[in-house]
Amino acid sequence: FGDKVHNVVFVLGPPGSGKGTQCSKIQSNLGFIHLSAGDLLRAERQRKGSEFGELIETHIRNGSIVPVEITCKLLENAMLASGDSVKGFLIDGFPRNQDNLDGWQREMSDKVKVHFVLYLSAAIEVCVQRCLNRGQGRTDDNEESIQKRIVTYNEQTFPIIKHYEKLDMVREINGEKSSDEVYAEVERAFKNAGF
Ligand code: UP5
Ligand code: MG
Repeated sequence: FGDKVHNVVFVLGPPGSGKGTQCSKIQSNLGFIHLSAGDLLRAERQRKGSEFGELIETHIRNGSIVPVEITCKLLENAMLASGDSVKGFLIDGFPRNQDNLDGWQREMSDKVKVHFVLYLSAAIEVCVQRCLNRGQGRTDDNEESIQKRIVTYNEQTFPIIKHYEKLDMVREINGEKSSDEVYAEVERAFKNAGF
C-alpha cells in the first residue's frame, strides 16, 4: 500500500437509492475511483476458480451480508490495483453492518482517511420500483430478494449510518429527485469537504 493514506468516502443508502448512478458521475467529474462492493462481489462470484462463488450468490439472493474478510480483501485489492496517484475512492455499498465496520477498521484504519459518508435517502417504495425496473438481470432484483434486502438494510445498515451521524460524518442527500438534481447536491457535498 506504500506510505500513502488514501482518501475515502463511503456511499450508503437503501437498495436502488442511486449509489452506483451517483458514483459514476462523481468518478467522471471529480476524479474519484468508484468501487462498488456489490460489483466486486458479483465479479468474484463469476471468477473461475473462486472458492467463494456459491457463498456470495447465496448471500446476494438472500439479501444478507457476505463476511467482511471477503469483501474487505476485494476492496483492498481494487484499491491497490488503482495505483497511488488517485484523488480518492468512493466505496459504494459498504460498510453495511457492524461486522463490515469492525473488519474494515481492523484492516484499513491506518491506510485510509474516511472523510464522510454520503447518504442517499429515498422512500422504500421508490427504491423497490427502481430495482424492479432496472432490467439488468441481477439475481436479487425480484420481489422476494428486494424485500429481504430492505429488511437487512433497515436492521443492519441503517445503524451504521446512525453510528457515523453521531460522529457528524454523514452528508444526507434526497435521492428521489432526478439523477442530475441529486448530483448537483452531491457535488456540493464534495466541494464543501474540500474536493
Ligand atoms: N436510478 C438511479 N438514480 C435515479 C434517479 N435519481 N431517478 C430515477 N431513477 C434512478 O440505481 C438503481 C436504478 O434506479 C437504476 O436502474 C438507475 O438507473 C435508477 P443504482 O444507481 O443502481 O442504485 P444503487 O443504490 O446502486 O442500487 P443497488 O441495487 O446496487 O444497491 P444495493 O445496495 O441493493 O446493491 P449492492 O450491489 O450494493 O449489493 C448487492 C448485494 O451484495 C447485497 O444485498 C449483499 O447481499 C451483497 N453485499 C455484501 O454482502 N457486502 C457488501 O459490502 C456489499 C454488497
Ligand atoms: Mg449499486
